[in-house]
Amino acid sequence: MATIGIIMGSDSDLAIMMEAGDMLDKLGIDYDYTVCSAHRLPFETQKYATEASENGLKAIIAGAGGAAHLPGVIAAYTILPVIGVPIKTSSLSGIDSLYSIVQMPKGIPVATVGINGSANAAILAAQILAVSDENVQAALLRYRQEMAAGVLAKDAELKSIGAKKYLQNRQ
Ligand code: RP5
Repeated sequence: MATIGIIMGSDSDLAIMMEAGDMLDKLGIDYDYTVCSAHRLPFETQKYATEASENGLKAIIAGAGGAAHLPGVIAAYTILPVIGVPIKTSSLSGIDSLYSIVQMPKGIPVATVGINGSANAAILAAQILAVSDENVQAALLRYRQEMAAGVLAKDAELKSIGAKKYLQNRQ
């Protein structure tokens, strides 16, 4: 039984939403993927959301693009935390997705990350779990330490070889 549900409006969202799964793998949290659609499969979307808690989910990451109603509709049917991922679109670059997801009415929140920000959605879901799970807490602290070490290593290399060589090495 998965702890985090990752749901998306179309299989065309999968490449972006897999970044959430990859991050949860790194943090040792189990999850499952679902493709559903608030518009094309409204009854199945309702079922997914109403049964999410009894199915063991603790938080839901929902990605959608364009008229991106999936996260908001799911939030309407569950009191689990819902994190929305606006997917970048070809016509409006994801601004349409972002505005559709972030502007929820008072009373039914969706925690919205940046456009294509599914890795951050996974970290936020982990932080929600970490409030009552010491293993997730430890995994998140390790992840932060790794990030910090990575930045320090880059700074040390930049100082050691200089900006020109550093940029050449990056290309
Ligand atoms: C949304 O419409 C999906 O989340 C997707 O981002 C977008 C386009 O879907 P497809 O036409 O590629 O299936 O519902």
